[in-house]
Amino acid sequence: MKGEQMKNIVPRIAAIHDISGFGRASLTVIIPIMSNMGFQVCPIPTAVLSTHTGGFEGFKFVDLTEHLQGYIQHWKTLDLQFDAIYSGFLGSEAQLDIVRGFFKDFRHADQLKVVDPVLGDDGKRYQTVTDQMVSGMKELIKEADLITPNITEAAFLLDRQVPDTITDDQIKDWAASLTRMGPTYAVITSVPDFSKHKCTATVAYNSKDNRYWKVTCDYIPAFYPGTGDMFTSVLVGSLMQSDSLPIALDRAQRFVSLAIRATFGFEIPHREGVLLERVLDSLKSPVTSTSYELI
Ligand code: PXL
Repeated sequence: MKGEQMKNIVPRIAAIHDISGFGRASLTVIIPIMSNMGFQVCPIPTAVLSTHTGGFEGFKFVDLTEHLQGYIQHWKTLDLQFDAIYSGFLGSEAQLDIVRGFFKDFRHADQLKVVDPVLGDDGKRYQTVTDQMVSGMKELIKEADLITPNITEAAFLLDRQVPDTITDDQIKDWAASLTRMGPTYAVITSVPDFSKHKCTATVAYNSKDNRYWKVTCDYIPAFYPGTGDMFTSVLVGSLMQSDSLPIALDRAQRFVSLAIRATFGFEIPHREGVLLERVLDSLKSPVTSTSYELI
């Protein structure tokens, strides 16, 4: 096949995230989920932490910014092709430009470019996130086909207030406004949807066909770090398995709900994350029912 690129036998994903040793977040959940769904995950570690930052004090944080260029330079010499690029938690302001460069340098046809703009949750920024990182993220999302902010991150990107509750019309406006910043698809998680009863919704917008999708789930009064990474991993894996946007949304939401329900009955500190290992195999099950709505 001289002069032509060989197709990856197993689809390949460049995953640009930190690795947090304890607490089930970032690469420690992204790799098992995506590998279980049939993809080769090639990590670009942005930082190494002893734990994630959600609920632990005194964690060790090793910023890998100065090593990233050399790491990526080596990959360039290997002429690697990625079927998807998926970025998440970044370790410094400078990394936003480096990651933007990676999206540009490694882009090719039929590739899914995903930015999870990891900045905060529950109305607050994560401990390591600065003003410059929020502005840099507004630039980085221009490179993406798909972004997956939670409602807090969407508010930061749009310079809006984090709402206590939001109507369908309002969240549709949020999602459309996000796509006007660059990406074709915007998926917003942790949407407080109290229209019928107290629940959390996930909303997806496809600006190509102008359709909005919503999946609602029971409100569980618990916050577990890492569930956003699990959600986006299943969403991306599902899209790469050629599912439609609403089916991918449904699968991702159901998987996270299942993981939370598998955990909630135990008295485990929330900062340890959800019991991913107990539910990982459910990703192999066929889709037998769905609950998405067109809104
Ligand atoms: O799950 C997002 C995430 C990723 N990486 C680190 C984090 C968090 C959320 O708290 O602290 C280091």
